[in-house]
Amino acid sequence: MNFTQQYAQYKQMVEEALKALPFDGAPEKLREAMRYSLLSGGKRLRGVLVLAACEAAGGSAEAALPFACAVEMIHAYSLIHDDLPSMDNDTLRRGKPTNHIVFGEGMAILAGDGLLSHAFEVMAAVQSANAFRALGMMAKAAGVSGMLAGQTLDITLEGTSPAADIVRKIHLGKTAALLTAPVTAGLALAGADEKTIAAGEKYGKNLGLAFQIVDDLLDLEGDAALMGKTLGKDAQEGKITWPASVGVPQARLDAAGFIDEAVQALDGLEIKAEFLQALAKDTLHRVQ
Ligand code: GRG
Repeated sequence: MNFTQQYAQYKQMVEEALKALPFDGAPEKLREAMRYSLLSGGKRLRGVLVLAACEAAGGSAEAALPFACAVEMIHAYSLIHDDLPSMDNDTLRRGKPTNHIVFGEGMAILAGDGLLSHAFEVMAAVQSANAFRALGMMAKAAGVSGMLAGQTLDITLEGTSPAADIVRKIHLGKTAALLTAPVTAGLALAGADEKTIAAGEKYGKNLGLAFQIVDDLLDLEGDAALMGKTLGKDAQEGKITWPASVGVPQARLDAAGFIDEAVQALDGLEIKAEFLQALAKDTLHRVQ
C-alpha cells in the first residue's frame, strides 16, 4: 500500500468511528450542533496521526480509535470557538457555514464545550495504564500550556509585530501542540519507550510548525474553494503569521527546514517510521 492509499484507509477508519459516536444522553439540539462540525469533512490529520503512530510502534490502529476520535473532537471544538464573533468571526469553515451561523452563538459555545468534554469521556473509557498516559498528553496539548497558551498570545498580541521567537511560541501552542499529542499519545498507547516518545515529540513540533507556515502561505496564495474558508484575512487584519514576520521566501525555506527536522527525528528508531515521514513531506505540498 502506498502513502496515499494508507492515508485514505486511516482517514476512513477515523471517519466511520466519528460517525458512530452516540453522544448518549445529549439533548437532540446539542448532538446536532456537535455532529454538524465534527462530521463536516476535514483532512482528519490528527486522527490519522494517532493511528499511524500507534501502528508504527507495534500497536493496533483499531485499538487507538478512541484517541483518534478524541483528538478530532478537540480539534473541532477549537475550530468552532475560534470562528465565533468574539474570536476570529468567520462565517465559512470546511466549505460550510460556521457553527454559530447555523445554530446561534450560544449553541456553538455549547457544541464546542460538549466536544471537548466528550473527548475526555471517550479517552477515559479505555482504562489502561498506557491510555492514562496518552490521555495526560492530550490534556496538556489542549490546555493552558498548549493550545490555549498559543491562542492567548495570538489574541493579546494581535496588531503588533512580535519577534520571531514569539511567533514560534504562538505556532507551537496554537497548532503544533495538537499535532504533537496525537503522535506521542499513539506511541504511548503502543507502549513505546521514552526515547521513542521524545523523538515523536520532536517530529510533532516540527511538523506542526511547518503545517502552520504552509497554512499561512495558503492564506496568502491558496485556493479558497479547496481550503473551504475565507482567505486573505490574515494580511487584511494584521494577523501574526510566519510570512509576515520573515517574508514569504524565507517562510518557504523555514517550512522545508522544519520538515527535514521532523523526518530526521524519526530516523534510527526501532519503529516503522516510513508513513509518518512520508506524511511530513506531504505537508509541504498540501493545497487544502
Ligand atoms: C481554543 C478557541 C481555541 C482556539 C485554539 C486551534 C486554534 C486555537 C484555532 C483554530 C484555527 C487555527 C488557525 C488553528 C491553527 C491550526 C490549523 C491550521 C487548523 C486547521 O487545521 P486543518 O487544516 O483543518 O487540519 P481540517 O479542516 O482539515 O481538519
